[in-house]
Amino acid sequence: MEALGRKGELAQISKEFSKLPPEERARLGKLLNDVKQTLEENWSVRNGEMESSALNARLEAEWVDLTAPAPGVRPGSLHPVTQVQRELEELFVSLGFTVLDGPEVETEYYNFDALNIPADHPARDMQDTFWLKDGRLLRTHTSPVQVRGLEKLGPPLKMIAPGRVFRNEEVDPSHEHTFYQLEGMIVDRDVSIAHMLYFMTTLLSAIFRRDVTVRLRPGFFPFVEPGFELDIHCLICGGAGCPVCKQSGWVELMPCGLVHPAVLRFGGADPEEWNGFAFGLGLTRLAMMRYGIDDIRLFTSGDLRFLRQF
Ligand code: FA5
Repeated sequence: MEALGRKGELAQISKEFSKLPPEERARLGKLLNDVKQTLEENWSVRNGEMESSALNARLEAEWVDLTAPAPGVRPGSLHPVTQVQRELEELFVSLGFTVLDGPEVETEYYNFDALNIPADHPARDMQDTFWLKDGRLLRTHTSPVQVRGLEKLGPPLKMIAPGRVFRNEEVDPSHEHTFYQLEGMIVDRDVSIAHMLYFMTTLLSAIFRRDVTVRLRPGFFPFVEPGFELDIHCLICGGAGCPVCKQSGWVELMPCGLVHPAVLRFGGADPEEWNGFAFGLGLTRLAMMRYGIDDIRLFTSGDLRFLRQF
């Protein structure tokens, strides 16, 4: 453009033509016009090329796929404890169990008295309780549903009751103040410890889809007699010792025992005719073992990086 404009270099040259003789002026004038025409043609071709390549670059950069799903809220997923709970509910329903629910704000009667733990019994201290001002409490375990279930449905009975429980507890890698349990109970005629053991082993291999090593220790709970603690070999460290199993290699998972006659009586069932077994599975601990999670506090941390993995 420096050459071609009205004040460009070619225009300057043509001004000089007046000084030339006429025949030279005509010859050089034609030559100058030819040069000008060629330059103009070249410029217009090049300009067109530059414009179309700029347009192409924009089209490439601003291309939108109208068929792609719109970006928006990421799809959510079920909490790992909920997933384990639903899986177990399906399993138990397939075994003929009824799934029951109980209140999280519970009465002292169902949480303690009806489970053979009277007010002055030292076993009350085993579960640090959040008491409400009106005398009720946040249930410390799912066992109250044993008596509620018996009252409502009567024997024979096969029930589970998964749910949230609360304890005023020191929090560490394997203890939370808010966690999940799954209560289970069978009440029928002539139920024995052999039935209970067979049932527990079947249950655990279905949950873990592999053989797990378990051990049974005597355990004291006033609502069962005899009572046991069922521990499993820690699946986080394989038994070598870690913070989850407190370096012992074993994780307390499922206390159990034969239902105490007093509890049957509180539930309205005659202990001369009926008996049964009950267990209290630590559902949150089970989810830890299942997914190899080494700190229970992650479940309620609300950390999306943790939750998105499930
Ligand atoms: C009970 O709560 C009894 N109700 C269980 C029971 C039911 C015994 C029926 C006999 C018959 P325990 O306090 O041990 O027992 O708790 C049961 C399970 O809950 C434990 O094995 C453990 O897996 C889990 N658990 C207990 N405390 C915590 C906690 N603070 N955080 C996470 N899990 C816990």
